[in-house]
Amino acid sequence: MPTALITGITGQDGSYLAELLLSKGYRVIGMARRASTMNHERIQHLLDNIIVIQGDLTDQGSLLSMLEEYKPEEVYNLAAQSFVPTSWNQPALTGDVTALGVTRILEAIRFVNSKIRLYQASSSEMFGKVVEVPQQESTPFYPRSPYGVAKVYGHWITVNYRESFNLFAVSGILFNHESPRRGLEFVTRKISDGVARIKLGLNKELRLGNLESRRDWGFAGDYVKAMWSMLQQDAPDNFVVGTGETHSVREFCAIAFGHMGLDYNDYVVQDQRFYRPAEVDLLVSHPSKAGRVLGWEPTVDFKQLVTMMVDADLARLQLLVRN
Ligand code: NAP
Ligand code: G4F
Repeated sequence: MPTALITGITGQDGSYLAELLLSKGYRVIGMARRASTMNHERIQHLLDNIIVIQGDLTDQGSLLSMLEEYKPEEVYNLAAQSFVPTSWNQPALTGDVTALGVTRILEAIRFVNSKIRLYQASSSEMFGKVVEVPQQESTPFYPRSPYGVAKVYGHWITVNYRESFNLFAVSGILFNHESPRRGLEFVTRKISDGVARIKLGLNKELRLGNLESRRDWGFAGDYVKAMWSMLQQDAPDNFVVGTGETHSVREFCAIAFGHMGLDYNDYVVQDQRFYRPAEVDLLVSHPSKAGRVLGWEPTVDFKQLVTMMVDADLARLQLLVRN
């Protein structure tokens, strides 16, 4: 039975990846940072089948000791300060966790067992103010937030350790992926939750920022399959993963409200508080390498993603209201 260690197991992707690896017969170790209250909602249904250990990307010792104790063959580094607006309020913390945290994982692998395979969760935010449309593995980076800058560091230190120390370290450059388990502050989930609340009479409006920015949105459950597949290749590499389609926040709203028989123009209020100091206007992937080499393709299209999220939030809130 192979062993995999997932940092960021309590996050959206961590929960889907843990499910995937369990279905493939892995022993799954999840690293979670200490919190004063339990935040295991996304992995509650898996807790009997995985081992959750305390550790933190800012703490080198915890990373070293977990590799020594659990001896994973694969490490998936999903942990990060991942919310872009927070990265302007906490830029140093974002750099410590999202950038230097990657070096700490790489160092732990180098010292404990250099045969361990590493997946680094890189991001389409690295393309930022895009210099090429669509974006592929060779597209130069132009990050637009402290988060994007930190992810560029994480990407290049992964490539550097691959080249310097011959580590099997891959960088998955994933475009936005969403699900009913997405954090409530990200725009897709904010919309699906907001629509469900308005439908149930719990809220009257939904306050958003820039409706014109465009993203390549896919379903998180599909994207964790690409992560696993990258670690099964003969050689480590970089891969862009996305749907190849782009849609605006406005389109997301139109479909989400429309699905409930509502017109978003009647409820969405644009609020300067949710605009960013520097915006990423357009992201769209050119994922042909992932298709060709990994055999990966998305199974959920944009409309299915939006309606899945709205339906899930409606069901969740209906239960809450009833109880
Ligand atoms: P997420 O839901 O925000 O999860 C982030 C995880 O990191 C959480 O488990 C969080 O723990 C953990 N974490 C934060 N700081 C930590 C620290 N100092 N030490 C240890 N763990 C820490 O993010 P996600 O959407 O699953 O994304 C997974 C990874 O992919 C992230 O690295 C993200 O930047 C990257 N990414 C995401 C997307 C996307 O569209 N989702 C696209 C490209 C790349 P708590 O639960 O305690 O907060
Ligand atoms: O949902 P978002 O906050 O995601 P963003 O900034 O694209 O970042 C996500 O995807 C990255 C991959 O490209 C990940 F690396 C990162 O960790 C994260 O998962 O915002 C999407 C767009 C932005 O252009 C934002 O300005 O939606 C726009 N937006 C408009 N109104 C809003 C809002 N975003 C948020 N969060 N809240 C709003 O009210």
